[in-house]
Amino acid sequence: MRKMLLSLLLLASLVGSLALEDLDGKAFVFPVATKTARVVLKPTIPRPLTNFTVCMRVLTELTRGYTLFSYASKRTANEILLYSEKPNQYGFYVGGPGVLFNVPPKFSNSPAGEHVCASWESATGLAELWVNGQPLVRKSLRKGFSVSPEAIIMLGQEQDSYGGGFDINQCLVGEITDVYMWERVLSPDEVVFAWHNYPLPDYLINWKSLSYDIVGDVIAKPALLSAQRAG
Ligand SMILES: *[C@@H]1O[C@H](CO)[C@@H](O)[C@H](O)[C@H]1NC(C)=O
Ligand SMILES: [Ca+2]
Repeated sequence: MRKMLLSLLLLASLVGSLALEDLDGKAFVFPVATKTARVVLKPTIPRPLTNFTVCMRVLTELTRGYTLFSYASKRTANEILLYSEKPNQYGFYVGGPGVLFNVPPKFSNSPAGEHVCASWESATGLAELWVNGQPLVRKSLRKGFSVSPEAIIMLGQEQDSYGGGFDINQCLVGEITDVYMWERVLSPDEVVFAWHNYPLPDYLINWKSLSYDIVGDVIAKPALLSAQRAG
């Protein structure tokens, strides 16, 4: 009986760790600056990426740099990095190097938060960044490269090494919601759909079916920013 109970508990914990959770309408809240608090995302990346788009909605008062999305491989901590360098400037890094995008103040609607999408295409090396459904000037980044599928992916902390090397001055304080990733470059219409939180096919990371681990002081709560408020 005791043995059966133990195996049931073991089964429950296995199922728990593999569970996909629908976080629709919720956000991860990072209430204080730490160099530990993070959410580790555990999607299956089936093969090296030659096209991708990653989107999320962020609400913060930070004026220092902070990380939105940190995807580290063993060869480089900045395999994919989306980083707010300062207000109205984003850095987008692929395979190490990065490019900067300057956001015209009229595109941003802080303090209601910003919806950010970044996409990259290996064949052309074109990198795009969209804020609240509006495009910034395209940049050239890592033409011909492919992104390693063996990655540690996290929100809240910026990895300087594979799964570690955090800096309290680069953490997110605020909240993040509607995190999605696709293995393709979204069309302009699709980016607007993503901004309004309409479903799009072929997710690698799906906020409505998310496999993740919370480490440290992160709280899942009803989102204060939403497509309705931001849009
Ligand atoms: C990536 O995009 C290029 C250019 O649009 C396309 O030719 C290629 O088939 C895509 N690769 C994958 C794996 O989807
Ligand atoms: Ca760093």
